[in-house]
Amino acid sequence: MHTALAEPGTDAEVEEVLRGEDPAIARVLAQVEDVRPAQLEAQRQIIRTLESSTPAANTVIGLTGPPGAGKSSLAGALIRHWLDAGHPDSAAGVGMVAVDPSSRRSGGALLGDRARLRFESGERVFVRSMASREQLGGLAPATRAAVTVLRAAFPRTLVETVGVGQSEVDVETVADSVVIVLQPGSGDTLQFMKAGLLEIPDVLVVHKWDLGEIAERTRSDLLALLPLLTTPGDAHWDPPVIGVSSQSGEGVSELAEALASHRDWLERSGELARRRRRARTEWILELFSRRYGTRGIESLGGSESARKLAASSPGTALDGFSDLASRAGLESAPK
Ligand SMILES: Nc1nc2c(ncn2[C@@H]2O[C@H](COP(=O)(O)OP(=O)(O)OP(=O)(O)O)[C@@H](O)[C@H]2O)c(=O)[nH]1
Ligand SMILES: [Mg+2]
Repeated sequence: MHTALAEPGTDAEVEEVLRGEDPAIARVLAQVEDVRPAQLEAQRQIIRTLESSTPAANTVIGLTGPPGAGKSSLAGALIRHWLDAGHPDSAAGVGMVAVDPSSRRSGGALLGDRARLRFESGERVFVRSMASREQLGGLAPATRAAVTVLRAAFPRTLVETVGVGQSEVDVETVADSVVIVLQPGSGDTLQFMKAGLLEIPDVLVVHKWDLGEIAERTRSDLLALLPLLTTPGDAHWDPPVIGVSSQSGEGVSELAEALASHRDWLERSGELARRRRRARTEWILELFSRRYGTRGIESLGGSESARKLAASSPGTALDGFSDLASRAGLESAPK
């Protein structure tokens, strides 16, 4: 138990985040989501401390798919599954970031998401809703920072983003595992995948499995399509196609098992480290382009060169951002 309120950004406050305490998480989220340049130094410290204290097993799972496919309902069902008594991690809680396109954002939609995720008091579930900006591939400016906070606090963090076809979503650059949630009869998504406009996800869910035959047909179509799109024999993970109903609960534990296997595979294959490095590089480039625009990128010798510099810069993403800024002569070197 803590008595006094910890000073914002201090180790004591970060300790409270690591214990999953709501008020501390909310305060730290507000700090790291603040995009004013004056906040950078304080944020750098917070992100450093959080990352160095995050338990290695903590994981981030992206849920993406077309509007209305049931991503929020599925998140609720998965969280329920993880929290349920008897599950080894039930005491540890779940974090969630729900990203909504700004165009669709209304108080109602956000409240709706929160309301649908109902949990017992004492169950540790922290949901953060935010609006995306179109140019950020389905993410919000603060998504990466928020994920870093929740990943420190909870063994599992879900990130829900809306994604269809080409306006595709960068959720794969923030999550360790990506689940695409499809509804029965979603031929468009299949076409996008066939045309190479959609990354092959790690797990495919045919949701609303309770709809019966039409759901089974969608699953057969996907099973027939996947071998044509994946190259067997590579550092290999075969994406499973799982029928799930959040309403009846069918398939939820199968999905949870598939996610656990995928996480094991990520560790074993070295893919986890690769994805985390990629996430860090993308975060640096995102911060840098937002602050300094295309002219900033040009002064680093163009986007390929900027990406290389970002990938080889030291420290956290915020350190990397400052490193790039000082290389470009745009900011003094980080302390
Ligand atoms: N039949 C059936 N309907 C479902 C199931 N899960 C969700 N739905 C319905 O699907 C609709 C969309 O559900 P949401 O969970 O809001 O879907 P979403 O993908 O989060 O939607 P957006 O965030 O608006 O893109 C709602 O009307 C739900 O009642 C399910 O397992 N079976
Ligand atoms: Mg939703």
